[in-house]
Amino acid sequence: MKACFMGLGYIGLPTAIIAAKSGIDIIGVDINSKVVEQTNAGHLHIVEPGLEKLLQEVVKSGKLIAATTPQECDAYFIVVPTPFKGNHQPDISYVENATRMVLPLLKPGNLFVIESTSPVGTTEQMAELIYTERPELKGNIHIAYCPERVLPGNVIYELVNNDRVIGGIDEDSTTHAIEFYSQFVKGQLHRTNARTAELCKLTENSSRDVQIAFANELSMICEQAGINVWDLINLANKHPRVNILQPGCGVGGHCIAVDPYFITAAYPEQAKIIAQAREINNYKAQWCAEKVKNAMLKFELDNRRKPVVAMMGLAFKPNIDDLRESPAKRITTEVLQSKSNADILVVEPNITEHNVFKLTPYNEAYDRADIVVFLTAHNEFKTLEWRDDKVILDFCGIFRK
Ligand code: SAJ
Repeated sequence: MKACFMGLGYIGLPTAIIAAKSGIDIIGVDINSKVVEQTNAGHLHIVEPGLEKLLQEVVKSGKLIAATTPQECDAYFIVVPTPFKGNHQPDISYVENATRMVLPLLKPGNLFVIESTSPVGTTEQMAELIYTERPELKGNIHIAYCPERVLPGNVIYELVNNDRVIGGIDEDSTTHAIEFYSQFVKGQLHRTNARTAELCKLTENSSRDVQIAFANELSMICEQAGINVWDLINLANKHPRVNILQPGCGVGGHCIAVDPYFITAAYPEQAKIIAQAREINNYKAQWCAEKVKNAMLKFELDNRRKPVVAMMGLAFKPNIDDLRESPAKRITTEVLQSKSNADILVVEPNITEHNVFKLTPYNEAYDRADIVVFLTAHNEFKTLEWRDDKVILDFCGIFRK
């Protein structure tokens, strides 16, 4: 069995490595020649614990070879990004381009699987594209959709142990795709059709977005009501059928802050809660930025000098170095641009330097600041003691009991 993975990013590369480790011959394709060179040299270009060692093993054994163009294989996997364009419309051009790259290589009996998060109908659309260009393949190749579900940081475990949803454009395609994944997935492989599998991926991330929006809405209600939101959620969660998530300074990353738009763009009349949740989570970052600016003004009025402000955390979630779609970064940028002339210290313990922000060590910033704004709940921040002599804006529950 020889398989080709189109896209060697956060998902494509780990999946290619795990598949190669299970004995499948893998060609990993990326349009970025630097990524290809690095991969063939056994160097990981993404941050993922334990993965570099596995990469080196499969490169050494010859099971994984990276290249900038695909080769003839038995199975092809599309694992490229699906960002959104202006107006929150999904951009499936990477999926289409990768499909066009493998089109001339396809043979009867091949398996073609899309893993990229995609709007409903994308798999059928790519099937149509394949049949239009290669009519002789109609009814002769297996086409399916199989989304990934892994959490960065725990990818090696989750790729093998998570259940997966697999939906073919027909029953035979589903069966062939299940056969492929069963070579390295220990979790259950659940059969469905392509459209359901596509919406299932979008549903999972939208569900989390809606639940976080509920927590964020509660945090704003609590602020108005003079109630500690962390205590409130903790108490409400003592109910056997209530499980509220945690509020924060907004929702970031390349999944939860993006995927719900794939539903709202296609079904604007029906997707009311999903659209509202996106708005609430985006608004929460704006709300936090306003709170910081107001605290700075008040400090200046009370003390007749500009405050020193510490912005604690830039990453989109705790204990990672990933700043993609980060609300913490957005808030920090807005505070820096507020032209207050205050001394603003930016802190992110998981990165050593940044081309825009001058970074300050977290304990130095905490010591020096008059106003401390906690944006991301990194473990380092939880070691700090509460200080009554500072104005503390704790948006992510560092000091919750
Ligand atoms: N967040 C909160 N409150 C919470 C939990 C999270 O505000 O209680 C925020 C985080 O701070 C962050 C954002 O939500 O800004 C997203 O973080 P996350 O840990 O919930 O998720 P991601 O984006 O790292 O990964 C998600 C996962 N999906 C689900 O949990 C349903 C992962 O399994 C998916 O594989 C991934 O999206 C993806 O690739 O789609």
